[in-house]
Amino acid sequence: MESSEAIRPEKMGPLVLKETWNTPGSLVSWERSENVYICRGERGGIAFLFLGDDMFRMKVFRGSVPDLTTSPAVLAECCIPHLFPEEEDDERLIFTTGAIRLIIDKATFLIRVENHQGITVMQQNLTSWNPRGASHAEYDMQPDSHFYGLGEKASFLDKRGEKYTNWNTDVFAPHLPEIEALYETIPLLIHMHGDLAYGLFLDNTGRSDFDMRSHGVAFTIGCDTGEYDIYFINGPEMKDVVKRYTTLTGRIALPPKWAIGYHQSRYSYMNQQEVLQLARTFREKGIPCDVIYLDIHYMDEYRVFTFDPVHFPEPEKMIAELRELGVRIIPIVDPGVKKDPRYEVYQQGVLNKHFCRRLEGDIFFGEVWPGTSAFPDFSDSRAAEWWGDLHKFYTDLGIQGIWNDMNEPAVFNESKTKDLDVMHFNNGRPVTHEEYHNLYGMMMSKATYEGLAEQLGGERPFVLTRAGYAGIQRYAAVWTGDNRSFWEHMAMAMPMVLNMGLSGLAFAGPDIGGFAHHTSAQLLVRWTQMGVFFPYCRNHSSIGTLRQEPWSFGEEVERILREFIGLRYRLLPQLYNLFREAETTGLPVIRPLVLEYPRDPYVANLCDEFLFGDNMLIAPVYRPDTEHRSVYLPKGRWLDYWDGEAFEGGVHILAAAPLHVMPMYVKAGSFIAEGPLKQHALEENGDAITFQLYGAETSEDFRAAFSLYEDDGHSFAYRKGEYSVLDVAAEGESDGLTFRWSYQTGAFRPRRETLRFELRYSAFQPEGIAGMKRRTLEQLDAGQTGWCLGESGGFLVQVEDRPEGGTLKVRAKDGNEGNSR
Ligand code: MIG
Repeated sequence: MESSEAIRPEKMGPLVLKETWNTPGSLVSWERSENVYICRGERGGIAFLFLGDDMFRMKVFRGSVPDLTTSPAVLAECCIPHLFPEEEDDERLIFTTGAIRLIIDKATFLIRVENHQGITVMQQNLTSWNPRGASHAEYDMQPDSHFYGLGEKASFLDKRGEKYTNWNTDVFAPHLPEIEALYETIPLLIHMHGDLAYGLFLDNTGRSDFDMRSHGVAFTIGCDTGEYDIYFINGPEMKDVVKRYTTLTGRIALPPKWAIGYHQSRYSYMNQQEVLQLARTFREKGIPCDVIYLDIHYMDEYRVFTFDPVHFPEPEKMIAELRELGVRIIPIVDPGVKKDPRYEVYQQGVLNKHFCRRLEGDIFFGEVWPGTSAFPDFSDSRAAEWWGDLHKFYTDLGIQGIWNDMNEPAVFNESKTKDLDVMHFNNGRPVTHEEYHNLYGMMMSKATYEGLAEQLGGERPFVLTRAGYAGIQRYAAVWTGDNRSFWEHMAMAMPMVLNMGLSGLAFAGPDIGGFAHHTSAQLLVRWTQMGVFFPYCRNHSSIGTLRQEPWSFGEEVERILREFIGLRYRLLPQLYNLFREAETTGLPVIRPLVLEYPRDPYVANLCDEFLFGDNMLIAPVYRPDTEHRSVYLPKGRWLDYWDGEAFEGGVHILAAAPLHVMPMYVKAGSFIAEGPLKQHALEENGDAITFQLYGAETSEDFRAAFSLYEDDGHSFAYRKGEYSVLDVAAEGESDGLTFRWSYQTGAFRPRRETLRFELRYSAFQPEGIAGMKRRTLEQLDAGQTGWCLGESGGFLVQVEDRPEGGTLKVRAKDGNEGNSR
């Protein structure tokens, strides 16, 4: 007997019906409802919400009314729709804001944005969807189009000619240009063409794709599930796009200073003695370090919120001892909770229904380090709060930072993640994992950050994450996952982290020295030289690889690393200032040249050098056995950081770079704020500051200005006004140079009596200062005011640091045009 199985549909061969993609058709009608413009076509519609003059949201809908909820990426306060005047004729519907005109062609539903000069900024041709729920749209691309953003992606800076998928994936290997998806999803594409830049942000937490390769004159943005919900973000400069995108999705929270020091990690430091010994070695060797990481071996059989009773029997004692040395620990916390009926965290999760379940109610289990594990459903605020509260286990021990790994989430199975039909309860709006996937890691870090913030009683928490979605910058720093100790991966870290910076992730960095594979002396030196200028600075390596602590390759390497790590600590005031700028403007700490020099014809894809802030150009050596490299200097006057050699920009130069040197240049007429060398960021050896002015001139149009932000470096008191901003300025005159300084606000008082100004590589020879005595450096160091010629011949002045500020005039030697060094 046969059953109907005999005629299973598959036996009839593949289904030949072609999937048809639907478009909205022509614009049939439109209406305004609560400041939302709802435009209906023949088969679907688009709702337009103007979020100010420079930003609008387009939400495609197929039913009768649009669902205007957003993902948690978007800040609610940004989503208030504004009204702008509209005009309409037979062919077009036009909205005009203070910055742009949005023009909808009625017959085709084609959407165009032009600026007030009538130049087309953006054109969206077709919006379409298929019956299975995928949607996509096509946008015009120009012969001179360049693309940036998209967060953490492999390959070069300019994404023209590339295609990417967003599906947070644990890619242990390989991180190659052809890998379309890595750990993070930041669906922001910045399109620059001509003198214009704009951004498109697709707010979709399922799988999405950006294709700047396949269509020649167009690029496409699509998603597999959910509705097409896209934000137009106006420029005209790329900086405007970054600032606006970060008002929409939020900016980093100013980290505690210790989180921007040097961090040391390894998978794994195996026991308490090893960790303590490591900390002592840093101090004995005088290599600054703020944090040591505890990777998965610290736990009791990989149970999160536990310590292994044999290898880490006295965590509290260990942490207290480390604190004496000025070292903090950051333990790893993965989302997988071991299935073990005797384990309290598991019990609570099951009993209170905190774990991800299928619709029918059974918990989803997956294999990860602890074996069979359940995964908290962070979409549910109850579960998220529970998870946050669990961190009391760590904060009670004195821990202030947490490392979230495996939160794509990674599962050891064929799909590498949760089954797509697992549910996320989402506070009563259940969605499948397929629709939610890319949000999982961010919601874990959000729960962690919020839990820590609550428990730390006013101290700033630090969270590091591997996975994330747009907006993750509000909760965590991001490291770029399992790279390898390959020179290629060192080089790739530049475009990757630079694009992350353009995508709101101002606090990011790779594993310095490389995670997998074996590092080498040279690679570690070159990578550390570069890495100390990255916002996040951690040396991390995998089990089974050569050790890569700074002293692992003999004395010469150790000496160079000590010097460069020390340089990061001396530049902490400058670095911290850049973090504050990122918090207030969204601009990244390190920047591709194209962000600062968008009209320069050589920088659209330049990514083997970068800017630290806007005035230091860093040109790492990223090939073995290489002691020279070409460096491009954009327009302006640049001074070699090491010897003061001056260059007029717009040129490629050949820089000498013996192993102990990384080529670095400072823009003439700019300041760098340097502090004392510290062994850890909050070491109590004062807040001394030297304002170094580079390349000063005695010309009337020489002007330099800088503002330094300072606060206690670790608490949230700054949010209540306890910070200071010190403005310094220098003006050239025919016979010298005048410095002026004053505190904009001074509710926070730094720990110092004096301030220093230093002229480095000026174009004139300073002779002295009216009304101030010449001293020796020792006298200045002992606290006396006055001036002296510094060690390297630079001219140094020390003044009293009074709340009312002050002014001083440096006299130039008559007619002397010499170099003051
Ligand atoms: O590779 O916890 O990216 O930094 O050391 C498996 C062990 C899991 C991946 C992380 C890596 C970490 C490692 N983890």
